[in-house]
Amino acid sequence: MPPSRFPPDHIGTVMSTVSGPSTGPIPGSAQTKMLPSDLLKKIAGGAELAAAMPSNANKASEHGDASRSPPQGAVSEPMSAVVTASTASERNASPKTGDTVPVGENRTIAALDRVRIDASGQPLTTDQGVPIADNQNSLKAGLRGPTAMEDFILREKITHFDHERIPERVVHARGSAAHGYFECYESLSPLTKAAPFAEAGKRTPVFVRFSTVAGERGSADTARDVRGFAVKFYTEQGNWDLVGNNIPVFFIQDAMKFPDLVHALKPEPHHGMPQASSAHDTYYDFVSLMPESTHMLLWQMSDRAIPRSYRMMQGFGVHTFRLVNAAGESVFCKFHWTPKAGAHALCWDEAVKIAGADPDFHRRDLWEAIEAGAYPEWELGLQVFSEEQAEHFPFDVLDATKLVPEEMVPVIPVGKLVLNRNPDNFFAETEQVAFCVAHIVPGIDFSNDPLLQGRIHSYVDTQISRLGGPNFHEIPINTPLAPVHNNQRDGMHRQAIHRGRVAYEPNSLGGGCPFQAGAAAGFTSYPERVAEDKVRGKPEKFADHYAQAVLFWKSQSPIERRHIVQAFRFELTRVQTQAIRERVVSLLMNVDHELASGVAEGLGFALPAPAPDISPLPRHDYPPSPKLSIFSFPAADIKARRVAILIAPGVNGDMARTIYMRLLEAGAVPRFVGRMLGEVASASGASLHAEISVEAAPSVMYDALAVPEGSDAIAALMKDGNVLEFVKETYRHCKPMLLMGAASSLLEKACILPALPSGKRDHGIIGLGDHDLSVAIDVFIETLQQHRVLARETDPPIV
Ligand code: HDE
Repeated sequence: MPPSRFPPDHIGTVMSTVSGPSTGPIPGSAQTKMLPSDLLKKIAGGAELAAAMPSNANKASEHGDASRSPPQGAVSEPMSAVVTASTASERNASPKTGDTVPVGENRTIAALDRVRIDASGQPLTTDQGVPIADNQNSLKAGLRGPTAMEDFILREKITHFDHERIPERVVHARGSAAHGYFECYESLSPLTKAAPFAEAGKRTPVFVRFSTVAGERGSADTARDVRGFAVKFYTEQGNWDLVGNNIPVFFIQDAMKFPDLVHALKPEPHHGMPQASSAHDTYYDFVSLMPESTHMLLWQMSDRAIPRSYRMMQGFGVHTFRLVNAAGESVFCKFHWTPKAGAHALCWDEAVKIAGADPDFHRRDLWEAIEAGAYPEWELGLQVFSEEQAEHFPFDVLDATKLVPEEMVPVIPVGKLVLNRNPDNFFAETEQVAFCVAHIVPGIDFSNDPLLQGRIHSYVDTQISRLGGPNFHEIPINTPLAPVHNNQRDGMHRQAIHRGRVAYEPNSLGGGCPFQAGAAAGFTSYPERVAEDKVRGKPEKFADHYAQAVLFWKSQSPIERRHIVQAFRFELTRVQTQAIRERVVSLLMNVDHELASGVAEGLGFALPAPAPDISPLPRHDYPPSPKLSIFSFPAADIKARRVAILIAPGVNGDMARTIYMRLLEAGAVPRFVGRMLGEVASASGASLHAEISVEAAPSVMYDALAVPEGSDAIAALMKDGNVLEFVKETYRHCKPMLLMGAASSLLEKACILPALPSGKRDHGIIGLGDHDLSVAIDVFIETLQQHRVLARETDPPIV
């Protein structure tokens, strides 16, 4: 400490928070000796830091060519930690204040453990920590008298309850999430310096939220809808959010149209209907006037929009992004998530019925799979291409209604995503997580996709009303694991207690800290050259509205095409205005005649003229792309698949147990389903326990059905209408059925023919006399792995 410049006897100055000396030493004081030495050090050290920075040495680097590589900010070290402290008294620790924060540390970030609470063995308290003696009764003036205003315990409890809800997300309100990790296969350093891709085997913690778009927070999981697939990577370079969907393209090309799209899709404003459904007039009115949505409409009407499970859908970053390496070189990139459990869908009829039987179907499935240790897994793949390559594509890579066919650019696998932990608390984590497209890290950058550019703004903005202010990044689920230091201050619900008097940069009083990281360590935007007129408009290639819709249609199998026609038929039947129905079909006329006529026929009108094709360029003819078919992603196993084993008194208990055990060994989730709960006496072996009833969990909640033999059991099952409905729907939804011995007579009773509608053998009905049990179970498992026996399907269904 240099007493020469600031003799420790200037008590007036030291004690004042208004102002110190403007020039020269301050008059001395007799009381100086009574001051704490830390305070004196603080004052002297502050003055020293200020003096060490006579000017802003970096100012010149902010201009012209020099600004391309910003230098590190100027730093000087304080003589003592107390110099940059808020108060010289900071070392007076108490059990509440704790110790002084180590210099340079931010204690609002860290693993979630710091805010997890467990009440085991603890008494009930108020929010202020006062123990509560009676949690049953409010305070009254006499046992039959009025409640006293002074009952602060009641009032605190009710007030908190009154404010429990926060606004739901304006879109993607309904969702479920889980923790896990991303593991990189190999270093991607030639392509990107992004932290998660730094080296082989590196694991980055993630939090992933899946969602539906249109429905409100309490809506059913299985609505026909796009699914959100949002991944937050907690990297050591800060949080990176890859906020994608399960469909690789989007409805619109420019952020300017997003509010229109969402207003058209959401329940109609006059009566608030329909919930979680696109099947209504305003939606089709809008999209049929926006021909660029045709490609997306085909995806939305395909089975992709009714996934069997969050675990069984692909994910896509949708937009073109940039990867940037340490040398500053950049390539374009598309992100793909491929599910290990295969890509699988529900049947539409099944999706509708699940919405009643179990509206939480997807939420439950994700939760249960993780609880059971069947951790959902995806492989991350990248499509990487240069700007020069992109210029030669027949479409514009900045247009989110287009995908890059894998025949043009292959998908390279780069790592895997594993979800292995459910949240502790739905509200604190899943509801309060704030994904944001603007959250990127060094090594990742945006493209000029005008939809992406609009999203960069929207996500931060929406959290301010949803989470109540600008400090949502301090909610534990949102805090990075990377250190956070800046001069953002105050605002609603601020958690951080910043030490020191400095909240600006440049500064000298804080020793220049936090200092700008500079190009070597900080995020720099890729210096893409842009020199054009300011304009509102779209590039010419954006006017191609149909070529990729045709590509998608051509790449679908006959069954998938049939489902698309059926979905349009269902949705447009719900539309009330004939001219809108016809306008939708006029778009489809530009895609395929079979598609348009299938839909028009189903709606009972003649084919309209095709909608005008406004593209000035010749339409590109893409070859079919097999990876656009959902059938290109088979499952590797039957893990977490749910199988009903129907039992009744007289069942062959040994057989039932064998089936159960074999399924369990294969990773599936078998359940003994009875006509009612409880003990079921078996013909051989010990009795079984029915875990659930056909009434409480109908067939739509399972992937397959097994019925062990036992004549008394089968006779009892045949008398129950709920059981017959169960068998019928299992058949109708094309699920594998293992019917041992007399169980096959259930088919006839449920009016099911054992052969396919084509007359060929139905390989999905197993156990009809020609297998022994072990072989039959093998075949059953194999068929279950293939998901469905779609050869059984007819339109309309025969059963
Ligand atoms: Fe979103 N979107 N979006 N979106 N989006 C939101 O952010 C928005 C778009 C997506 O699980 C909102 O925090 C605009 C495309 C997902 O919390 C909001 C535009 C894609 C989620 C918002 C789009 C998405 C959202 C609502 C057009 C796929 C859920 C609440 C310019 C690539 C994230 C919120 C979660 C959520 C705006 C288009 C995916 C309002 C303005 C394209 C997965 O900010």
